[in-house]
Amino acid sequence: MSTKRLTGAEIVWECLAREGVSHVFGYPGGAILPVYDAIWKYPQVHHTLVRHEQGAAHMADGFARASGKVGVAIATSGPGATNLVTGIATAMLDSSPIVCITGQVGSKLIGSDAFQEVDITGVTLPITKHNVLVTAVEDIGRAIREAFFIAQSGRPGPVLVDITKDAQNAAYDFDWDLCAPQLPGYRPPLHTDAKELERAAEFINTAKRPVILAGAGIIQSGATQVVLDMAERGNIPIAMTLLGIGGIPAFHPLNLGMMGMHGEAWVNHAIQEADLLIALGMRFDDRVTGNLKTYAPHAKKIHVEIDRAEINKNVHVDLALMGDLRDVVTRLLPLVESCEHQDWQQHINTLKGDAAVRDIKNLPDMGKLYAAHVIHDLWKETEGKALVVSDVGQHQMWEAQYYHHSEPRSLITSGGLGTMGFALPAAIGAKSARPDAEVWVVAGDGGFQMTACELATMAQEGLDIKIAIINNGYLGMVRQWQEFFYDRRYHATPLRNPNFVMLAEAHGIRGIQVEQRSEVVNAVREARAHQGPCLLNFRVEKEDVVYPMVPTGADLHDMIRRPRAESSVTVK
Ligand SMILES: Cc1cc2nc3c(=O)[nH]c(=O)nc-3n(C[C@H](O)[C@H](O)[C@H](O)COP(=O)(O)OP(=O)(O)OC[C@H]3O[C@@H](n4cnc5c(N)ncnc54)[C@H](O)[C@@H]3O)c2cc1C
Ligand SMILES: Cc1ncc(C[n+]2csc(CCOP(=O)(O)OP(=O)(O)O)c2C)c(N)n1
Repeated sequence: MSTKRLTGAEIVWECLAREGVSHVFGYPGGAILPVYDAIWKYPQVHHTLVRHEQGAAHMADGFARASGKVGVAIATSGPGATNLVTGIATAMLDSSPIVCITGQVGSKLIGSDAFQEVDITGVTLPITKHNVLVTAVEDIGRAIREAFFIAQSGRPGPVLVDITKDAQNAAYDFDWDLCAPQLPGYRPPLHTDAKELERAAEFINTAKRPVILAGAGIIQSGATQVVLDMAERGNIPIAMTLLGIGGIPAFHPLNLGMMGMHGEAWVNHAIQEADLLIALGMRFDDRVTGNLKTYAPHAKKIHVEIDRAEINKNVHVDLALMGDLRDVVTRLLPLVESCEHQDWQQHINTLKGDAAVRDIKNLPDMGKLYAAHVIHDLWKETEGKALVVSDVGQHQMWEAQYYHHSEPRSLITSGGLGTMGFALPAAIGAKSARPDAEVWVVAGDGGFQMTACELATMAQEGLDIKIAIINNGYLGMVRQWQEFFYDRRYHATPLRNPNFVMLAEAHGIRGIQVEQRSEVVNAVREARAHQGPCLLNFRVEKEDVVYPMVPTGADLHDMIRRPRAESSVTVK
């Protein structure tokens, strides 16, 4: 045991350093100033000054998703803390491990509507995995250690630690060992017994039309290889959720592609016709299932999950295997018999049908620049090896469809909350975590403007991030819904945008304008060759639509498809 006399503010940094934190993202203010005043004593922790606290939370989130480690955001009380809220909710919905540290007014002022006082633990109660208000210096160490433990264990998620200013200022004989987590009521993960594994194996070994549904959990648990081993052993096709993308190599013969509202048509048909669904680390989101009453009606369902609350929440399952996915699948694998499933695979191939001649990528471009072309060319030029951080909207879906990811943690996107403005700050976090990765932002012209202030952060940090704005002059995804379901009444969706190239240049960032298909490849090459950040403004077709689309609440079979083309070309 070794004690050290430290202030509460120093204890914060001491704990972060001991937790192995290399980067924090934050913004100062009165109630967190003691913490900022102690920062220089811990040079091993790099602080990135953001331009808006929402950015800090997304950066912490991007850092976490890119690295698998906990991301950290810091903010002051009141408006600083409330600005974190969207980022915290984003992390919550996608189970991303972040720790947010906020300053709070002095403990004697709490409840008096003091200057910049907000009950941030009250505000964030439903959007954090755990939160705590700390009013005494002796509780700071344990609160932070517990925050890290909770954020990354079991089902990961965001934790907020709110620390009063007097606790930050007070001094205490700090001992790291004495503040080890003490959480008697918190018991992840759960255990699956051998009998349940045998039952699962029996389901799998007797299935004729099985499909694996691979979700974010396969990436979070580091189970991608063992999942692939099981799929290969049983020749079981794999469908992925948006957040599972990258978990299975894009061109693996068993990888069917993305399921759900904007998933591939054949994937949705295969799910509806399957006799067994093996759901691995996915939570049957409504974007994935369509109408629950008609979802996969012929299939037995196995659900491997770490969070009991997910079992039978949306879809009733026949067998739940609780626990860490890698552990469960590793134990299940020896029980899975090798199998061909040739008829089923041939059938799925026929389900692909005329998809190729409905694919915009294969249609003559008639001089138009489609977003799919941009993403396709970006994928080819980067050889599929970039870490792409996408924003929310049509471009997000085209990215998922046309950038073929083959590595876990190579696609970072806000799935559950669908937070516009996520991409740029999350990319800053991702690049901080993985400086050697080629990081691309793919954002719409609408979402990009929500957090465009973080261009200044990116420039100040000297981060070499490339940005592709898919600029269609609309809030495209909403315009698409207006086109399909509101008789083309385009209220509040057309955008009058700033000159994005000039905006980049105003930040000392290279900007390139792209109007024609023929310019895409050279522009991407130029951006990649440029040492430093670069923004490409792709002026794409204004009224393009993401196909297929399962309308909300419809059966997965009932997709709106792109009309067949009279002629098609094969794009390599
Ligand atoms: C505009 C838009 C359109 C969208 N369209 C689609 C679409 O067409 N198709 C689609 O798939 N998604 C779509 N989404 C995303 C969708 O909303 C969900 O975010 C997504 O489907 C969730 O994927 P998931 O269940 O794999 O991940 P999560 O929501 O992150 O769930 C992961 C699950 O894995 C579990 N887990 C985590 N770690 C472990 C572990 N170690 N062991 C076991 N289990 C673990 C968690 O408890 C959780 O239940 C869209 C989003 C937007 C914004
Ligand atoms: C913060 C936030 N506000 C509103 C929405 C609703 N929304 C979903 S997609 C979308 C349009 C996105 O437009 P843009 O960023 O230009 O991308 P595009 O769809 O055109 O690719 C909107 C407004 C959202 N997801 N997030």
